[in-house]
Amino acid sequence: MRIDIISVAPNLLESPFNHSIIKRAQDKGLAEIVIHDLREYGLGNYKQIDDTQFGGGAGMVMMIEPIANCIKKLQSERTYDEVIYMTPDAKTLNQSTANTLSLKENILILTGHYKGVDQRIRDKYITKEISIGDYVLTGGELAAAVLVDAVVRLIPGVIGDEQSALTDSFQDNLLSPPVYTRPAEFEGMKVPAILLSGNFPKIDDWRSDQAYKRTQQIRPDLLDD
Ligand code: 6GU
Repeated sequence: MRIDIISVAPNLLESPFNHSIIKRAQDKGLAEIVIHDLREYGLGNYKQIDDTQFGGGAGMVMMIEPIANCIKKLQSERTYDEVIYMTPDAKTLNQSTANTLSLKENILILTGHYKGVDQRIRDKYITKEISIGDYVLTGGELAAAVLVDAVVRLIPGVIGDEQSALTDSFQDNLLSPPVYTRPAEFEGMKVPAILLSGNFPKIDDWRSDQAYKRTQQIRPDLLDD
């Protein structure tokens, strides 16, 4: 899978993709992540990328030409399955969206700043808009890093233990059950006896039951779907 990201703050994206599982996915050739500095497409001597908004009001708007030129160049090089705009005024990311995107060949992600991008970019080039939650970040870069992490870890072969990604919280719309490791007792706190029983069907039942109870308590909205 190839992921291109257009950003005005490319250095914000370096660190998240150069560690751990996401780095290994790239080293193994399972994911290729390419970051493009929008400033290089800026207009004039000052490489302008934003301007005041028509109709008045505080805050700058990202201009159409630099973004359109960057997207057009990338689209001339390959076909993108999705052109995604990261913005708080969109549907929120969930596991189902991450699963769907992990099956794509090429995706292009545009990250917003300031008041966002000229609406005509969204109308003409964007096929999907994603928010990561109901709060506002200074820019879309951290949100893009979250999206890429959630998607790349699902690409087959990225996580060593194939089972692991499938048994995550949310894969079945339930939160994960509690987990324990050694020691079996710490300062009087004991690991539930069932987990030490070796009775694996019973352990599965217990885990399902705990996952359901935890979901009911913390995220009952997930049970409505
Ligand atoms: Cl995608 N961008 C920004 N700037 N803030 C956000 C967001 C995205 N998702 C949640 N908050």
